[in-house]
Amino acid sequence: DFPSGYTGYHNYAELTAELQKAATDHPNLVRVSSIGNSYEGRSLPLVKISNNPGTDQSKPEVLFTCNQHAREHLTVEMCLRIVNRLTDNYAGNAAIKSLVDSREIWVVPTVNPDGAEYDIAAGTLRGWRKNRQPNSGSSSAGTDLNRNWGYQWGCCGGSSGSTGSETYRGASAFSAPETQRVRDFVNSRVVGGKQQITAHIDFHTYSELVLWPYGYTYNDTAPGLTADQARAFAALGEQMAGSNGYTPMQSSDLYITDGDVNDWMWGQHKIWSYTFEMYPSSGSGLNGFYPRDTVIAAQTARNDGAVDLLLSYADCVPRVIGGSC
Ligand code: 0X9
Ligand code: ZN
Repeated sequence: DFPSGYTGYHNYAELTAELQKAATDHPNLVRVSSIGNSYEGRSLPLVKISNNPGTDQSKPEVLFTCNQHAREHLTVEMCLRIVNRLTDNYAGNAAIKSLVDSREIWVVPTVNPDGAEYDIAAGTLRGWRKNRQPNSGSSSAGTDLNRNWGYQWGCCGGSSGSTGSETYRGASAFSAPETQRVRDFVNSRVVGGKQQITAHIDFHTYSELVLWPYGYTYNDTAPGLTADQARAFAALGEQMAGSNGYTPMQSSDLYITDGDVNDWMWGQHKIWSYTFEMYPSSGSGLNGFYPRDTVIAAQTARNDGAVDLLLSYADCVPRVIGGSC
C-alpha cells in the first residue's frame, strides 16, 4: 500500500469505494459502470455525471482520463476531484449545475490500475510507469500505454520497440487490454454516425504543462489538422493554462511521441484532446512523481478552472477563436 506520507492517496480499493459512495450520495447525478477489465482482471471504472445519468441524452460529451502511467498517482486524485466537485457542489452552485445539466461527463479515473497497484504493492514507491502485461520472449513486463494508441503508432521515433524500455509501444497498436477498453468505449460513443465526445483531457504528471496534438510530428498542421484547428487547440490550451499557471504548447514541442492518446482521439475522432502534466513543475529522479499527500487538495483544485473551461467550450471548441460548428 502507500507508505507513510502518501496515505492520503487512494489505492484501487479505496478509489472504487469512493466512486460507489459518489453514486450512492448522488443517484440522480452519477452512474458508475465499467469499460471492461485490465490485463490482470481489474475492472476499469467508468463514471458518468449528468442530470439524467441513466439516459443517453443529446448533449455534448466530455471525457476525462487519468493514470495511464502507473506512478502518476496524483492524477487519480484529479479524476476523483472532478467527480466529487461536480456532484457535491451541484445543488449549491449555479455555475456547476448549468455545466452538469448541459453536458454528459465521463470519467475514467484509472486506465492502468495494475501498474498503479504494482507501484505500491511492496509498501514502497517503485517508480513503475507501464502496464503489467508480460512480453513474450522477454523478462521485462509492461507496455507504455501512452505509446500504444493506433494513430501513427510507432511511426516516428517517439516510442521504443524494446520490451525493456519505459516507452515500449507494445507488439502492435492496441495490444494492451487497457488501451483497447478505452478505445472501445470511445468508439461506442459514435451514435448515429456522430462522435458524441467533443473534448478530452488525459491527466499525467509532471511538469505543469498543457499539451495538444499532434505529438508525432513537429509540424503545426498535418493530415487531419488544419491551421484553424491548430489555432483553436492553442487558443483553448492557452486559456486553460492561464487559469492554472501551466505552460501551454503543442505536445511535440516537448518531445515527439507516437501512439499517444491525444493523437488518436483527434486523428481518429476529432475529439479536442489535451494532456495536462500536473504538479510539480520540475523534479529530480523519481521524486517529481511522488509529491506528498499534503499537496493533493491544492494541486487538484488548481485545475478546477481549466476543467470548467473545457466543459463550457465542449459545445463547440472552435468558438474559442470565433469559429462555428
Ligand atoms: O511521455 C508521455 O507519455 C507524457 N509525459 S509523462 O512524463 N507523463 O510520461 C507526455 C505525452 C505528451 N505527448 C508528447 N509530448 N508528444
Ligand atoms: Zn504520464
